[in-house]
Amino acid sequence: MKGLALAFIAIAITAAGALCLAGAGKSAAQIDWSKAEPVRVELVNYEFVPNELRFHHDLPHRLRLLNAGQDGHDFTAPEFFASVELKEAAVLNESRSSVFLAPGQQTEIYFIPRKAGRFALHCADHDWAGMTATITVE
Ligand SMILES: [Cu+2]
Repeated sequence: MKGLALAFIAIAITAAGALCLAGAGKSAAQIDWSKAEPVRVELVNYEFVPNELRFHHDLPHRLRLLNAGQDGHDFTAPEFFASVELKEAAVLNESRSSVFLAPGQQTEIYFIPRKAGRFALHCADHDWAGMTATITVE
């Protein structure tokens, strides 16, 4: 019985590993970004809409950010950005932790999440007002 359970666990781990490897091992230049999953987030006064983002491990995404508020807002998620592979790092600030949008401005970030887990997202100017959100990579 114990042997059977161990065998099952081994198969499950192998299957999960194969899924994770499907998008791995390709450099940014080899990735087909045209197949990126589109995700749209609006920044308003003072929240992210939606405020729970979900991305998929090792799959390309196109994150479109739009500042629909009257103030400048930023999308700050240092741990998240440190864990992804970016198509173009230049869309972020110098410390690769954040992107700032003036009112009415929009931008697109192409990336592949390389680490599963939960990450904090906030607007550095308005987190005191509750402008926070979570990112889940599954
Ligand atoms: Cu803000």
